[in-house]
Amino acid sequence: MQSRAHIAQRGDEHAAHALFFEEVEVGGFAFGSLVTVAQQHREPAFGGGVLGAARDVGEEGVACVEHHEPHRTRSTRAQLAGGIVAHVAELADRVVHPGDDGRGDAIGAVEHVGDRSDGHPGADGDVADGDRHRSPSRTDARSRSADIDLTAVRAASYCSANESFQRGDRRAVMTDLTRIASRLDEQAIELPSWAFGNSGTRFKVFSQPGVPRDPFEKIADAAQVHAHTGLAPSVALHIPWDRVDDYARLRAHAREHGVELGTINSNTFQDDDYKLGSLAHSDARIRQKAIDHHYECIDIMGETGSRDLKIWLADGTNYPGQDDLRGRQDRLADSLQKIYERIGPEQRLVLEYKFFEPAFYHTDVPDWGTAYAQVAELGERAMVCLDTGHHAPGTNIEFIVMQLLRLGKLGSFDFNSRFYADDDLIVGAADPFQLFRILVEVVRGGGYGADSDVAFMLDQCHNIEDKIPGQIRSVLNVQEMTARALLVDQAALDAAQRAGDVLTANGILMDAFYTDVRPGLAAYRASRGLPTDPMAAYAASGYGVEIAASRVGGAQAGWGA
Ligand code: LRH
Ligand code: MN
Repeated sequence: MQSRAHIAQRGDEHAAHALFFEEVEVGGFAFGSLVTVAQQHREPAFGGGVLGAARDVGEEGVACVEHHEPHRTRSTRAQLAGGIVAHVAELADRVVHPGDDGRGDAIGAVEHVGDRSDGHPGADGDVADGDRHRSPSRTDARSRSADIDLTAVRAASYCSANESFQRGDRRAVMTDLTRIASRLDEQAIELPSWAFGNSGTRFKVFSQPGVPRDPFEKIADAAQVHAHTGLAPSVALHIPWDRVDDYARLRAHAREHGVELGTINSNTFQDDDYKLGSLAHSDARIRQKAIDHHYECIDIMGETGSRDLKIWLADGTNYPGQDDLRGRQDRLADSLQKIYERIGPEQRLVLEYKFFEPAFYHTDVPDWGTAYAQVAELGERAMVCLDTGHHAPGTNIEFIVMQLLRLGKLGSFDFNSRFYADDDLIVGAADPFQLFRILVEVVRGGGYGADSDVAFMLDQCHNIEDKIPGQIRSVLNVQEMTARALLVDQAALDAAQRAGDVLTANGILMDAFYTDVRPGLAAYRASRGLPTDPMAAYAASGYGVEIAASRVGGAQAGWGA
């Protein structure tokens, strides 16, 4: 890779860019090492710095690498710069319209970067040709407006990665995200509508200025997360918290904001009739009331176009002997059967387990085994939801992920993190390494990507922190750990595991975990026409200030408890 100094020494018209490189930081990361593009091709380069430059210095192109021919240059510079500029402009009206210029090829790569000046063919085989990486990404927000001549970029980073690889510094290779870019395109994380409303603990629910007053405002806020990250194309609803008169209108509103309505969550934990249980209650009349609530949720799914009905039950007891544990399981199975028979052929019932709270002696669906036993009885469209905050301390959650994927019964995740109980904190905040280990098993088990039916949802409460930035931070945490999981050198890991080479195997996983993927992700976002630093972009948009000023009066949304 030509260091910045080297470019300057060349003394050609690129010197300015070397100087320019010095000044540009994206998300706190200097992008010099990742960025060069050919002036003569008049193509702006990849990587926030240069894009930024493209905008800052108008549309003049920037520097380039020798030894390679541009692979494919579909989008015009105007489109690129326009994309970025447009992006900013779009924020002006506070409603972001995903730049859908049609889905271009996934970031491809070139074959044979061409021997570098030292003629070395490069390590680890050549980077693959773009076409092989054509993969439908799930979301259209992530428009590939910036189909930039990445070969130059990749060539540069490839060479330097290769050099450091030759130096035996294996880790250098892992910062290059181009080989997983098309996989990153497949990421979709569903946001919980209730994360945008007020929430708290039994001690206090703190309100915040600008909190939504209805599901329409919740969805508008959720759409901000998608607009700034491209990662959150759908919003889960909770009934009755998100009950409206016209779900078709709510769906149209969501689409106007570039998102879809997702999982419908039932609620049988806030009605006095459910004090001693709902679907497992000993009183058939109470059970039927709870079953009817789920029928209402299924009808709503028909209007919202939702695939999943998610059932979490507070059902349980507080004292030994309070009720017959086996009788409750049988009644629960019967109630679930009645609900399962009502869901449509394209719909799924997803049963969520939790080891305690609000019941403090036993919970009727306390663990993955019970959830699995119940859904396995129902049929193939009945799955298990794994909420990362619902396990006893010390539980090896990634083992459960592996087993449920192996059994074909992992339907969805409720992502959050916790230090003690069901704290519903920002995913990855309390235990980033655990999140990484979980995503390694997800990738290993085929639970990630366009071909997987596993739904990834956040289930969090931002009791004290700003809610929209909290959700942005959350999806970025999942993306970062997903990138690390996708970077695991699986072939080397398999070999070390087969050889019983304990330390090497563990070392390979830790290599990926300790890889700082943030610079690469910033560049990846730039290549998708997204802000390289979504947190900063949201703050700069002024949306938070606007809603605090405009949402005056009315009742702020919350858990309605
Ligand atoms: C229960 C739970 C469940 C929801 C609720 C908001 O603790 O995780 O997923 O319905 O939180
Ligand atoms: Mn949950």
